[in-house]
Amino acid sequence: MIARALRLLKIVCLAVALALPAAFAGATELAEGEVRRVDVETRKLTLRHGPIANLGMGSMTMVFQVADTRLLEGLKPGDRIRFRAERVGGQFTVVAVEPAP
Ligand SMILES: [Cu+2]
Repeated sequence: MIARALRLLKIVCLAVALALPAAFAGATELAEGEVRRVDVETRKLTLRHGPIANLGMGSMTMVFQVADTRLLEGLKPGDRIRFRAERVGGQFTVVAVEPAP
């Protein structure tokens, strides 16, 4: 009885250990994009972007809200970036930006 419970526990632990890195990768994955328009006053960033896995979104051009205007510093149309977008209060929001490699 105890041996069986321990075996089950071991299987559960293994499953969690295997699932964690995948969840972490999904949480930090960056999407690719090209800057089309930067609007500091309204905190908006228009991007032509590739697939965004965590939002289940395909490629398109769209306007994002930006979590912090500091993310817009130095960005100009034509720049290629990698970014992280999330749904914040029902709005698609860019929460991290870095230059494309
Ligand atoms: Cu989109």
